[in-house]
Amino acid sequence: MSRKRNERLVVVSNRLPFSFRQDAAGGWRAEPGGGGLVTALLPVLRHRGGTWIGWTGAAGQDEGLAAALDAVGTGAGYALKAVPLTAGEVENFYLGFSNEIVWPLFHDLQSLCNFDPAYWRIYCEVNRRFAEVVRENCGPGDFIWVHDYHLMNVATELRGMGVDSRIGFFLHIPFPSLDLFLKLPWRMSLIEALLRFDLIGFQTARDRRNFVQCVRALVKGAEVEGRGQVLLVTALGRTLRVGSFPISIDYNAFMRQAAAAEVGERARELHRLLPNRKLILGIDRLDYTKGIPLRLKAFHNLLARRPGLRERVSFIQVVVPSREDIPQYRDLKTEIEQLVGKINGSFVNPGGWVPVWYVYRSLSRLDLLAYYRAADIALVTPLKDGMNLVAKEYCACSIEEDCALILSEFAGAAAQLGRSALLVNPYDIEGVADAIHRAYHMDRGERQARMRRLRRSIREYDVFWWVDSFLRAAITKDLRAFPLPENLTVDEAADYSLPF
Ligand code: GDG
Repeated sequence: MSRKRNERLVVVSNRLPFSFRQDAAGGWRAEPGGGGLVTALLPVLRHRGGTWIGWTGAAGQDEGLAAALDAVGTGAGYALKAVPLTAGEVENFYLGFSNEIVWPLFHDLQSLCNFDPAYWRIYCEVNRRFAEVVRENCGPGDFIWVHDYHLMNVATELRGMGVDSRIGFFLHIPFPSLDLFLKLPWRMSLIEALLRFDLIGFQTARDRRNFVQCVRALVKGAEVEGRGQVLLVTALGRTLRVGSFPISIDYNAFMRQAAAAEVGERARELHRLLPNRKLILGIDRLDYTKGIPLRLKAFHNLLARRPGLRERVSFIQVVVPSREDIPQYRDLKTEIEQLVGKINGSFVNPGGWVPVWYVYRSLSRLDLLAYYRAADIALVTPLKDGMNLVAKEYCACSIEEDCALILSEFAGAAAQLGRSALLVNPYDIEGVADAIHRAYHMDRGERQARMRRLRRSIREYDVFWWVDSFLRAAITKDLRAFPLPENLTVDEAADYSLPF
């Protein structure tokens, strides 16, 4: 067997990087999921050879789907393997445990959790199913890289099946503080499950520190060694690595695409439609963690307290439909629409200025890039976010560097970008309104200097850096190979101090 074959990468995520839909004639159509993760992993998968394991997004599985998976995998340059899920499993594992328990709890929104005991059992069963597909498709030298909060039990299941390959895990969402984690009825099982991985990656030093505190509190005799980007944790008779690896984007691709003539034309068209004013932009999935209602209240507050800005700004809020099967998401949509109606009803100039442009749909890539390029101010104010790629994409697309980023302190991205963005507490309605006012009046020199620094950091620590550093942390013998990157806050104390 060749060396390449021996060191394959096996990526495991809830969803495959393609979604498969059945057409009216019963044939399967694949649509690429896109996204930075796929772009970043593609060269590694092609070079080392590899497999991507996940759910197709469709309930059940038939022979046609298996053939479609093979064909798409051949074209993509790596194998695709599906984990079939029934509608009931999707309900309890995905909508239930993952999105009604872990998602709100890990985003500090405990009151939104539905701790239904049935969810946990199905979560474990589905994780076992993922592990079975991994076991069938991996060899002894392979590195298995599991992604995100849906699959925290996969290493435990694999170890139970006798798989002793190295297994890494990256958590895309925040890890909660000890006080919150202790609320979880399955806290012990989950912490033990995570300790069965060989490397755990978090977005920020704060998430890693929360995890380490939970391990120390829940696991007797746990020891933690080292400092810097990667620590060693010894617990339950084994040692694993725990690091922080801020995820990023394919900076050069965004920059190049944003510079295309048709993107520039579409961006200018937006300014022609909304002339003589600054454009403020929010782009988010429909999700209560993204802080959209509070952001709208801040915009209302701005217009009420600063009448001079009326007709001088328009706020474009794009909301991408997501998880509409969950009642809280439907309620959130209603709340957003009521707030938009209230602001527009209070301040509209009939026949002229409309303060909020509300878009409820998914944008094409071209429109997304044009909105980024056209916006003078980006308003990225999640209540809590693992990282937030919209903030990074906005900076990458701002090729004129003449704009400002307003960023929540509680986005993972704040640890890296906080010194050059305008940081805000998303719960502070007047504070966010004041930050918009400040961004509006900021002089060109300051705007450009800040944006240049933001873009430099994102360019240097792009998604390829992220993949490379995670994989190196998994395999390197000498952890001193991980010095503190200069522009990245991985020092725990610094991550906790506010930059003002
Ligand atoms: C999770 C964590 C972490 C948005 N609207 C459209 C569109 N998008 C794309 C953006 C961006 C992505 O969706 C959103 O990424 P975020 O990072 O902002 O948020 P989550 O979806 O919550 O992601 C997050 C991330 O995982 C990665 O680890 O940063 O904290 O919650 O890429 O461009 N894309 C298109 N049309 C849209 O209308 N084409």
